[in-house]
Amino acid sequence: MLELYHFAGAICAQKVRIALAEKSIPWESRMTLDELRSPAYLKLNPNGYVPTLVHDGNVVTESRIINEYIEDAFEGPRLAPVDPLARARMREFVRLCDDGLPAIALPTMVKYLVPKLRKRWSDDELRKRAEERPTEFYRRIHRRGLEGDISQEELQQCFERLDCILDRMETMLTENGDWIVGELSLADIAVAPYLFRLSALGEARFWSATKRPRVAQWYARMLERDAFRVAVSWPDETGGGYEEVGLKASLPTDKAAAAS
Ligand SMILES: N[C@@H](CCC(=O)N[C@@H](CS)C(=O)NCC(=O)O)C(=O)O
Repeated sequence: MLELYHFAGAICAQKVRIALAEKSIPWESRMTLDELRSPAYLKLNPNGYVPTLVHDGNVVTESRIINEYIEDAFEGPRLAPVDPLARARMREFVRLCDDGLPAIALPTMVKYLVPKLRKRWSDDELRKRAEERPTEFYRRIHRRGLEGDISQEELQQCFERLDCILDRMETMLTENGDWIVGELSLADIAVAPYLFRLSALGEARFWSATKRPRVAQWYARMLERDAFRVAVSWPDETGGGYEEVGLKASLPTDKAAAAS
Protein backbone atom coordinates (compact mmCIF):
# COMPACT_ATOMS: atom_id res chain seq x y z
CA MET A 1 0.00 0.00 0.00
CA LEU A 2 1.17 3.49 -0.84
CA GLU A 3 0.05 6.37 1.36
CA LEU A 4 0.83 10.06 0.93
CA TYR A 5 0.51 12.50 3.81
CA HIS A 6 -0.02 15.89 2.24
CA PHE A 7 -2.30 18.87 1.90
CA ALA A 8 -3.70 20.51 -1.19
CA GLY A 9 -1.70 23.73 -1.36
CA ALA A 10 1.68 22.37 -0.28
CA ILE A 11 4.12 22.92 -3.14
CA CYS A 12 6.32 20.07 -1.92
CA ALA A 13 3.35 17.73 -1.95
CA GLN A 14 2.16 18.92 -5.34
CA LYS A 15 5.40 17.79 -6.87
CA VAL A 16 4.98 14.31 -5.39
CA ARG A 17 1.38 14.16 -6.64
CA ILE A 18 2.61 15.08 -10.13
CA ALA A 19 5.22 12.28 -10.08
CA LEU A 20 2.66 9.73 -8.87
CA ALA A 21 0.21 10.80 -11.56
CA GLU A 22 2.83 10.81 -14.32
CA LYS A 23 3.60 7.20 -13.47
CA SER A 24 -0.11 6.34 -12.92
CA ILE A 25 0.62 4.89 -9.49
CA PRO A 26 -2.43 4.34 -7.27
CA TRP A 27 -2.08 5.81 -3.77
CA GLU A 28 -4.13 6.63 -0.74
CA SER A 29 -4.51 10.16 0.50
CA ARG A 30 -3.78 11.02 4.10
CA MET A 31 -4.50 14.67 4.77
CA THR A 32 -2.50 16.32 7.50
CA LEU A 33 -3.05 20.08 7.57
CA ASP A 34 -4.56 19.99 11.06
CA GLU A 35 -2.63 16.89 12.07
CA LEU A 36 0.89 18.17 11.41
CA ARG A 37 1.51 18.59 15.09
CA SER A 38 -0.12 15.36 16.19
CA PRO A 39 2.24 12.91 17.91
CA ALA A 40 1.26 10.23 15.38
CA TYR A 41 2.32 12.40 12.44
CA LEU A 42 5.46 13.69 14.15
CA LYS A 43 6.47 10.09 14.67
CA LEU A 44 6.34 9.58 10.90
CA ASN A 45 7.97 12.89 10.06
CA PRO A 46 9.63 14.59 13.05
CA ASN A 47 10.12 17.75 10.95
CA GLY A 48 6.40 18.44 11.18
CA TYR A 49 5.91 19.18 7.53
CA VAL A 50 4.59 17.42 4.46
CA PRO A 51 4.95 15.39 2.33
CA THR A 52 5.54 11.98 3.84
CA LEU A 53 5.25 8.81 1.82
CA VAL A 54 4.59 5.45 3.44
CA HIS A 55 5.16 2.44 1.22
CA ASP A 56 4.16 -0.88 2.74
CA GLY A 57 4.91 0.57 6.16
CA ASN A 58 8.26 2.11 5.15
CA VAL A 59 8.43 5.85 5.65
CA VAL A 60 10.14 8.16 3.15
CA THR A 61 10.43 11.92 3.73
CA GLU A 62 11.71 14.99 1.84
CA SER A 63 9.92 15.68 -1.42
CA ARG A 64 12.95 15.30 -3.67
CA ILE A 65 13.93 12.02 -2.04
CA ILE A 66 10.33 10.81 -2.23
CA ASN A 67 10.25 11.60 -5.95
CA GLU A 68 13.50 9.74 -6.54
CA TYR A 69 12.13 6.83 -4.56
CA ILE A 70 8.96 6.82 -6.68
CA GLU A 71 11.12 6.85 -9.80
CA ASP A 72 13.31 3.98 -8.56
CA ALA A 73 10.66 1.79 -6.93
CA PHE A 74 7.85 1.89 -9.48
CA GLU A 75 7.29 1.04 -13.10
CA GLY A 76 5.90 3.61 -15.50
CA PRO A 77 7.24 6.34 -17.73
CA ARG A 78 10.82 7.27 -16.81
CA LEU A 79 11.15 10.55 -14.89
CA ALA A 80 14.95 10.74 -14.74
CA PRO A 81 17.44 10.59 -17.60
CA VAL A 82 19.70 7.57 -17.93
CA ASP A 83 22.75 9.65 -18.77
CA PRO A 84 24.64 10.33 -15.51
CA LEU A 85 25.47 13.93 -16.39
CA ALA A 86 21.88 14.77 -17.35
CA ARG A 87 20.82 13.11 -14.08
CA ALA A 88 23.26 15.26 -12.15
CA ARG A 89 21.89 18.38 -13.88
CA MET A 90 18.38 17.27 -12.96
CA ARG A 91 19.35 16.91 -9.31
CA GLU A 92 21.12 20.26 -9.28
CA PHE A 93 18.01 21.93 -10.62
CA VAL A 94 15.72 20.18 -8.14
CA ARG A 95 18.02 21.31 -5.35
CA LEU A 96 17.90 24.88 -6.65
CA CYS A 97 14.10 24.78 -6.49
CA ASP A 98 14.05 23.25 -3.01
CA ASP A 99 16.46 25.85 -1.70
CA GLY A 100 14.15 28.50 -3.13
CA LEU A 101 11.11 27.31 -1.17
CA PRO A 102 11.25 30.20 1.36
CA ALA A 103 11.13 32.62 -1.59
CA ILE A 104 7.72 31.35 -2.62
CA ALA A 105 6.50 30.70 0.94
CA LEU A 106 6.73 34.36 1.98
CA PRO A 107 4.66 35.87 -0.87
CA THR A 108 2.21 32.98 -0.41
CA MET A 109 1.83 33.86 3.25
CA VAL A 110 1.28 37.57 2.56
CA LYS A 111 -0.88 37.43 -0.55
CA TYR A 112 -2.84 34.25 0.06
CA LEU A 113 -2.67 32.52 3.41
CA VAL A 114 -3.02 35.44 5.81
CA PRO A 115 -6.03 36.94 3.96
CA LYS A 116 -7.57 33.48 3.76
CA LEU A 117 -6.98 32.55 7.38
CA ARG A 118 -8.38 35.87 8.54
CA LYS A 119 -11.69 34.84 7.00
CA ARG A 120 -11.71 31.73 9.17
CA TRP A 121 -10.53 32.72 12.60
CA SER A 122 -10.19 35.59 15.05
CA ASP A 123 -6.80 37.25 15.56
CA ASP A 124 -6.34 35.37 18.83
CA GLU A 125 -7.07 32.03 17.23
CA LEU A 126 -4.76 32.87 14.33
CA ARG A 127 -1.92 33.71 16.67
CA LYS A 128 -2.52 30.50 18.60
CA ARG A 129 -2.48 28.48 15.38
CA ALA A 130 0.72 30.14 14.22
CA GLU A 131 2.44 29.15 17.46
CA GLU A 132 1.20 25.58 17.08
CA ARG A 133 3.00 25.00 13.79
CA PRO A 134 5.68 22.42 14.46
CA THR A 135 8.28 23.89 12.10
CA GLU A 136 10.16 26.97 13.29
CA PHE A 137 10.33 28.42 9.76
CA TYR A 138 6.55 28.25 9.21
CA ARG A 139 5.81 29.34 12.77
CA ARG A 140 7.91 32.46 12.23
CA ILE A 141 6.54 33.46 8.81
CA HIS A 142 2.96 32.79 9.95
CA ARG A 143 3.55 35.00 13.00
CA ARG A 144 5.27 37.70 10.94
CA GLY A 145 2.55 37.53 8.27
CA LEU A 146 -0.13 38.14 10.91
CA GLU A 147 1.81 41.05 12.36
CA GLY A 148 2.25 42.60 8.90
CA ASP A 149 5.97 42.30 9.50
CA ILE A 150 6.98 41.03 6.04
CA SER A 151 8.15 44.10 4.14
CA GLN A 152 7.89 44.89 0.44
CA GLU A 153 11.67 44.87 0.38
CA GLU A 154 11.75 41.32 1.71
CA LEU A 155 9.16 40.23 -0.85
CA GLN A 156 11.27 41.85 -3.55
CA GLN A 157 14.25 39.76 -2.40
CA CYS A 158 12.07 36.65 -2.71
CA PHE A 159 11.13 37.61 -6.25
CA GLU A 160 14.80 38.14 -7.10
CA ARG A 161 15.56 34.64 -5.87
CA LEU A 162 12.75 33.25 -8.01
CA ASP A 163 14.14 35.26 -10.93
CA CYS A 164 17.42 33.33 -10.52
CA ILE A 165 15.62 29.97 -10.65
CA LEU A 166 13.67 30.98 -13.73
CA ASP A 167 16.79 32.38 -15.42
CA ARG A 168 18.51 29.04 -14.89
CA MET A 169 15.44 27.29 -16.26
CA GLU A 170 15.36 29.52 -19.36
CA THR A 171 19.03 28.74 -20.01
CA MET A 172 18.56 25.00 -19.59
CA LEU A 173 15.51 24.98 -21.86
CA THR A 174 17.45 26.94 -24.47
CA GLU A 175 20.24 24.36 -24.30
CA ASN A 176 18.13 21.22 -23.97
CA GLY A 177 14.81 21.74 -25.78
CA ASP A 178 11.28 21.13 -24.54
CA TRP A 179 12.19 19.93 -21.05
CA ILE A 180 14.78 21.13 -18.55
CA VAL A 181 17.24 18.26 -19.02
CA GLY A 182 16.00 17.28 -22.48
CA GLU A 183 13.22 14.89 -21.42
CA LEU A 184 10.41 15.27 -18.91
CA SER A 185 12.03 14.67 -15.52
CA LEU A 186 11.86 15.35 -11.81
CA ALA A 187 13.41 18.75 -12.59
CA ASP A 188 10.30 19.87 -14.50
CA ILE A 189 8.12 18.35 -11.80
CA ALA A 190 10.00 20.23 -9.06
CA VAL A 191 9.51 23.66 -10.58
CA ALA A 192 6.00 23.29 -12.02
CA PRO A 193 4.17 24.03 -8.72
CA TYR A 194 6.20 27.25 -8.35
CA LEU A 195 4.85 28.55 -11.64
CA PHE A 196 1.33 27.54 -10.72
CA ARG A 197 1.64 29.37 -7.40
CA LEU A 198 3.16 32.49 -8.96
CA SER A 199 0.37 32.51 -11.47
CA ALA A 200 -2.26 32.14 -8.72
CA LEU A 201 -0.66 35.00 -6.79
CA GLY A 202 -1.03 37.21 -9.87
CA GLU A 203 2.73 37.11 -10.50
CA ALA A 204 2.83 35.51 -13.94
CA ARG A 205 4.90 38.53 -15.07
CA PHE A 206 7.95 36.29 -14.68
CA TRP A 207 7.41 34.73 -18.09
CA SER A 208 5.78 35.74 -21.38
CA ALA A 209 6.39 35.59 -25.13
CA THR A 210 9.07 38.23 -24.69
CA LYS A 211 10.31 37.57 -21.15
CA ARG A 212 11.74 34.07 -20.74
CA PRO A 213 9.87 32.77 -23.79
CA ARG A 214 11.16 29.22 -23.30
CA VAL A 215 9.74 29.14 -19.80
CA ALA A 216 6.43 30.48 -21.16
CA GLN A 217 6.29 27.72 -23.80
CA TRP A 218 7.29 25.14 -21.21
CA TYR A 219 4.49 26.23 -18.87
CA ALA A 220 1.95 26.00 -21.69
CA ARG A 221 3.14 22.43 -22.25
CA MET A 222 2.94 21.64 -18.54
CA LEU A 223 -0.61 23.03 -18.32
CA GLU A 224 -1.67 20.49 -20.92
CA ARG A 225 -0.49 17.51 -18.88
CA ASP A 226 -3.17 15.61 -17.02
CA ALA A 227 -0.75 14.73 -14.22
CA PHE A 228 -0.01 18.38 -13.54
CA ARG A 229 -3.66 19.40 -13.74
CA VAL A 230 -4.78 16.68 -11.33
CA ALA A 231 -1.97 17.41 -8.87
CA VAL A 232 -2.42 21.18 -8.63
CA SER A 233 -6.19 21.11 -8.53
CA TRP A 234 -6.38 18.71 -5.61
CA PRO A 235 -9.39 19.86 -3.56
CA ASP A 236 -8.48 22.23 -0.76
CA GLU A 237 -9.24 20.52 2.55
CA THR A 238 -10.07 23.85 4.19
CA GLY A 239 -12.99 24.21 1.81
CA GLY A 240 -11.82 27.28 -0.09
CA GLY A 241 -9.22 27.92 -2.73
CA TYR A 242 -7.40 30.92 -4.12
CA GLU A 243 -10.62 32.40 -5.48
CA GLU A 244 -11.86 32.86 -1.93
CA VAL A 245 -9.46 35.78 -1.49
CA GLY A 246 -9.81 37.24 -4.96
CA LEU A 247 -6.96 35.31 -6.56
CA LYS A 248 -7.41 33.19 -9.63
CA ALA A 249 -5.80 29.79 -9.94
CA SER A 250 -8.18 28.01 -12.21
CA LEU A 251 -6.66 25.97 -15.00
CA PRO A 252 -7.71 26.68 -18.56
CA THR A 253 -10.69 24.38 -19.20
CA ASP A 254 -9.73 24.03 -22.81
CA LYS A 255 -6.27 22.48 -22.93
CA ALA A 256 -5.60 24.04 -26.30
CA ALA A 257 -6.11 27.44 -24.67
CA ALA A 258 -3.25 26.65 -22.31
CA ALA A 259 -0.90 26.43 -25.23
CA SER A 260 -2.00 29.66 -26.88
N1 LIG B 1 12.35 20.11 2.46
C1 LIG B 1 10.99 19.70 2.69
C2 LIG B 1 10.14 20.93 2.93
C3 LIG B 1 8.73 20.54 3.31
C4 LIG B 1 7.85 21.73 3.57
O1 LIG B 1 8.33 22.85 3.83
N2 LIG B 1 6.53 21.48 3.50
C5 LIG B 1 5.55 22.53 3.70
C6 LIG B 1 4.58 22.56 2.54
S1 LIG B 1 5.41 22.88 1.00
C7 LIG B 1 4.77 22.24 4.98
O2 LIG B 1 4.45 21.13 5.27
N3 LIG B 1 4.50 23.29 5.79
C8 LIG B 1 3.93 23.11 7.09
C9 LIG B 1 3.30 24.36 7.60
O3 LIG B 1 2.91 25.18 6.76
O4 LIG B 1 3.17 24.48 8.83
C10 LIG B 1 10.50 18.87 1.49
O5 LIG B 1 10.86 19.20 0.35
O6 LIG B 1 9.77 17.88 1.69
